[in-house]
Amino acid sequence: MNKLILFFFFFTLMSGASAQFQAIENEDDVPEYKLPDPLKAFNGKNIRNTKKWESKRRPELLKFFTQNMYGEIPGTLEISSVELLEKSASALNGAAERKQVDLYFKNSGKTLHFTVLMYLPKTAGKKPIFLGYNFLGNHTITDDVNIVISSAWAPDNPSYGIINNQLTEQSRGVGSDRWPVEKIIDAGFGLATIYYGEVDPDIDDFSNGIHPLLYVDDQQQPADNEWGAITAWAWGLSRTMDYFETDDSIDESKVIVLGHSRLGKTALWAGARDQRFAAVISNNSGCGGAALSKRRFGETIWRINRSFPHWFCKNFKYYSKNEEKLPVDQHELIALIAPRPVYIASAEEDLWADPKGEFLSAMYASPVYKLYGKEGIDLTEMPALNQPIQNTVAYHIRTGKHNITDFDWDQYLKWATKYVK
Ligand code: GTR
Repeated sequence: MNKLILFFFFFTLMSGASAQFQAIENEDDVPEYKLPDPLKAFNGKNIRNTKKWESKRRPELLKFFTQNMYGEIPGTLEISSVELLEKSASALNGAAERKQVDLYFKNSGKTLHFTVLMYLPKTAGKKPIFLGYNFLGNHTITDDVNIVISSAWAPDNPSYGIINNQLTEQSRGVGSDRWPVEKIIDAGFGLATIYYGEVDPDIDDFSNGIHPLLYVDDQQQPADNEWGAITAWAWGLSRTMDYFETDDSIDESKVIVLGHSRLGKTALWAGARDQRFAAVISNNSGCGGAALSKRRFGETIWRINRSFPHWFCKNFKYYSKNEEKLPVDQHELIALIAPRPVYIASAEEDLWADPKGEFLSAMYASPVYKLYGKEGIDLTEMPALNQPIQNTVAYHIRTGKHNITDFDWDQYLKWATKYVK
């Protein structure tokens, strides 16, 4: 076969494979699967108490997720300097304090920085705070003209005025329906957010973002077990936590990490890795987040690895169309957060993220919470639409699409007031 024929052979094979991908959207089409028991170690021994969970099972699960799914951070990088970019004692018509702080990182001649935008209630003492990335730049979360526009790379999107990969004034406030800042402040919480592209641009290119700061010698991309983008973003959240520990206005024992969609996957992984986060909220995180992989409903491992080859570590490709070989599933990612409060939220029309798989994950993580005497999800059927179950493990499915809405935030504020504040 000459090269051209070979090329067409592979081309047809590959395009055929993608044309054939039909997401499962019907419960009847879900294949039979067997979930691993979070309370049975890889060696078959039962885990009967929190001591064994903490000394044996939790570490082995964390190691598996690290080495085979999200990837290891190959070294440590601490904040090299903190710079106050801007501050106001009277933001949001006097309701809040605003701060924009730059965190700088330096290693082997390379530098990276990202900006943490914070709104804090004007109450006395240290404040509990929500921490979550935004998709399109800090300046999109409110129409506050003082928010500095990031110069980091962003995917072109002319309807938001993102041209030549640069964010512009045109998108100021466009995400405000996802960020009810006044409501958060009124409930007595602060809000901190970062443009995720400042930590690692969301593109399959490992020459930018945080990864190169930890390359050794002439390394060009992470090794098979090293960090993809989700771990890079989770790393950024942990460094923000390092900063919170030095900021007298923030209660570092009451940081709730949250995220929507790919950033919900990130919030779960950040909370699983870093036990300093007091609570975790996953909003419509789907495949690689809260949804069970073995159900193969909606987005699958193969599909996500193909569309977003940079999100997970390379080792994870082994499980594409090979879910039965996975010795873990996403309920065990949620279990890694125990005994800290965790909220999993789905949307009825978001079949791509498999609402039922997200519910089952929360349910099957619950035995680990029970070990700690905490109340998880003890229903076996999904709750009705818009009827949250708010225990230490919380779950809701609301009407509507893949999004983070006022309804979602109302539930998170109520739950965080009870379980964190
Ligand atoms: C989709 C992706 C999902 C989810 C979503 C998002 O294209 O398939 O896994 O992460 O993007 O982040 O909005």
